[in-house]
Amino acid sequence: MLKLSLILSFIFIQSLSAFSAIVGIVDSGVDYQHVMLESLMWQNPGEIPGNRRDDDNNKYRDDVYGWNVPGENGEVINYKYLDTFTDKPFRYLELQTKKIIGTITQAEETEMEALRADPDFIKEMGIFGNFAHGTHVSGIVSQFLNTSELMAVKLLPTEPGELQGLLRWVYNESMKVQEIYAGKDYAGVKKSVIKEKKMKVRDTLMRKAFDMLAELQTGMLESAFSYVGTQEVRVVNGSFGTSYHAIKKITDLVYLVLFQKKPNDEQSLKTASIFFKMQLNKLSSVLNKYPNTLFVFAAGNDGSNNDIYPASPANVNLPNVITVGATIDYVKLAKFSNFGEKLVDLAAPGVGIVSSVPTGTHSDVIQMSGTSMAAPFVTGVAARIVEENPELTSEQVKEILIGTIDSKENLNGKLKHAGIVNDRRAIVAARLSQNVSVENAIARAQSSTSDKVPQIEVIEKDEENEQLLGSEFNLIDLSPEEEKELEKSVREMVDNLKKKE
Ligand SMILES: [Ca+2]
Ligand SMILES: [Ca+2]
Repeated sequence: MLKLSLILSFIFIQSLSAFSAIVGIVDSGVDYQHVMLESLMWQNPGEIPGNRRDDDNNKYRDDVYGWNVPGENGEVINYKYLDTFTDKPFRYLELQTKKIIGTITQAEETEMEALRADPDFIKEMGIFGNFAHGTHVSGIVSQFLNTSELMAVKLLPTEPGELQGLLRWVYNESMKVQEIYAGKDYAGVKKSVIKEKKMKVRDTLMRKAFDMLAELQTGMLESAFSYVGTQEVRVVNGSFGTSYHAIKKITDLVYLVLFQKKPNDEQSLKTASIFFKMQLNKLSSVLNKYPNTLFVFAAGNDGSNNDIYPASPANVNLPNVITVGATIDYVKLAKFSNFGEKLVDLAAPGVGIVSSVPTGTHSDVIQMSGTSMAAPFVTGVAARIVEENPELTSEQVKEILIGTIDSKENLNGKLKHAGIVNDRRAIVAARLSQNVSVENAIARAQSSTSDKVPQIEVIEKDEENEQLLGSEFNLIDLSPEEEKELEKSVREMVDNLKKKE
């Protein structure tokens, strides 16, 4: 009896002194006043707000709830956008869920199409998406936490202006190449030799340009992660990325300027892959600096295979990185979700997820869909695992997440581990790991905890030909107008180059 009561009191004390992990939300900003989040926000204890001073000497002025990377200040959300939105984004996202699970009516379908065709709505939705994204993600993480805290790191998309600068650089360099080879020194040299030399220089220029683009993005992420690195952050959620389809627009334009013709599909993929290889190498060396932090990344919302069409940071392949696809509840992979047997680790629910929306001191919620919503599910569970057993390494936390999934046959060949994260089983395994090996804890949790029962019935429709996009947070996000503008200036550059040829 004595022994038992000792064990009980030991467990009791342990749960009282539960470890508090810090979770970094690297995203579009967090409404730290939201009722769901307010009490969970990390607050820098040594920082006095609003005095324009770095009171705790961590090199960041007024960083109370976290850091705004592009703004270089402590404003982790731009509250000026509050109350500037109509009800339309709420309605649209509601219709989107119905569409994905197949319960949408004909009238609702028509309503959705009308919204999509309205340029004002598309504009509003874009701004709303960026404004609300990080708060929604935070709410999803928060539901799993007991004692952990949320740190907000605000990261914004690359400005189109920077891309203009990059393309201008490529053009100027290309002009130099033209002029060198147009010089009289080469009068006696064979045309084919000159052509070959030009191609080589262009290839070098392309690599240089992509290196600059990769550096631009990595620099931004490095700033975000190095802020997170100043604190003991155990888990970071990264529901953002650069997809193949987004980068292709830029890399194709670089190709067009240099080679003065549009690349075909094969050349496009080859060209974009050069960029991704550089970008992923750079990111790997950044993330390698924080082995005690688990980075959870969204797989992307293009419905494509990351093993073939790269995505970043999703495709960073390290022991302290986990990449997440999105499922409809505990049923199957959502059509919009990226997948990849080699590079997408597992999946989590990411359709029609109800969570906090910025309202400032209110408790409003909204539903959103995307791998952006699946990643924070995993982040929340990971933080909870750390709360249960702070001694676990990042690799062991990942091992528990993977080892306790609900296996699904319909995910075979789509994911590295064909299953959906089971929060209950993962938490049981984490608790058991205090006393037995991780491997043993996983095995015991498997036999004691059942699979989750799906709560949603998915209605299959064959007419699905469109790509349903989830809510995403793109690092390169050009509006259709900006895209046209960029393309136009590239065309002008190419015409100029051709004249000189
Ligand atoms: Ca400070
Ligand atoms: Ca201060």
